[in-house]
Amino acid sequence: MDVLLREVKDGILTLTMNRPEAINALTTEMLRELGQAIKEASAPEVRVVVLQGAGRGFCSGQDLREFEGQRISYKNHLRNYRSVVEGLAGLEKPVIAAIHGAAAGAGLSLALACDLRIASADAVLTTGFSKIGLIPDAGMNYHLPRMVGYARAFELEVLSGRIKAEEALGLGLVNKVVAVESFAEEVARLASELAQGPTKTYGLIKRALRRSASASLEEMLEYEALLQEVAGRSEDHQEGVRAFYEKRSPRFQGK
Ligand code: T3D
Repeated sequence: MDVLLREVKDGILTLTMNRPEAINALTTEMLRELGQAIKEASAPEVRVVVLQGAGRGFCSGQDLREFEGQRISYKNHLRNYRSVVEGLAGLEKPVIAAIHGAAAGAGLSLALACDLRIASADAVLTTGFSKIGLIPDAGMNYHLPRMVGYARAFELEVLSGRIKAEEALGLGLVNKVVAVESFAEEVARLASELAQGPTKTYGLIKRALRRSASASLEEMLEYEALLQEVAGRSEDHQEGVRAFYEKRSPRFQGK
């Protein structure tokens, strides 16, 4: 059985973590495939990525059975997780985490590394690591405090409570909560809207927002000016302005 399913349709690459019997727990093989798939997502025919889980949940984090009885190694950990987390965060196109059921441990870390998180009303998020005496990893200590602030991040990481979808929305951990029945439809609608957008510009927006995490206002003003020069040269910018004057919807090609 393929541990990662990939489908490209209408500019949307859907990556489905596929170990439903263990709520898509992450094995070395799955992480390697995810890293490779995200690298390949830089191809121009892909304009948006959806990351989701098969079966009854999103992802339960590191497969605890895989490392049973073994010591966790710094080297193996970086080899397994780095390219996936950096890949999701650095990919210059929108990445949506479609979360239904459980998102735990490094599974939640992967969702936090995406640009948008759409939760089904049945979603339950938990950092989970401290319950097994580990510290949060896979970028959680980078993304979580930036989303919810230090005090909330501390609470979520230390107490490892189970956060239901509506609470996650209130905390700013997810962008939207959707009824279970319309979840797939809403994810598809959002992905399709993004896939028809100015992909190159979206990538530049993502770059700017990522840079702002560690830059001063002065640096950002300079960086924005640089990126704007690039955006200004894009075909989609020309098309956007033309469409504005012609009073019609733009037809962006993602270039
Ligand atoms: O360097 C390194 O590699 C270290 C990296 C660490 C990164 C991490 O992610 S550490 C954190 C690992 N994840 C967890 O500790 C979460 C463990 N799972 C849970 O807390 C719960 O399963 C969930 C909250 C995710 C879901 O709960 P629930 O009640 O809906 O499902 P369940 O009954 O607990 O699980 C269903 C099955 O999935 C069950 O198998 P069974 O009994 O039916 O054969 C369970 O063992 C399996 N499963 C769930 N999580 C994992 C798992 N199997 C392996 N690894 C898992 N992480």
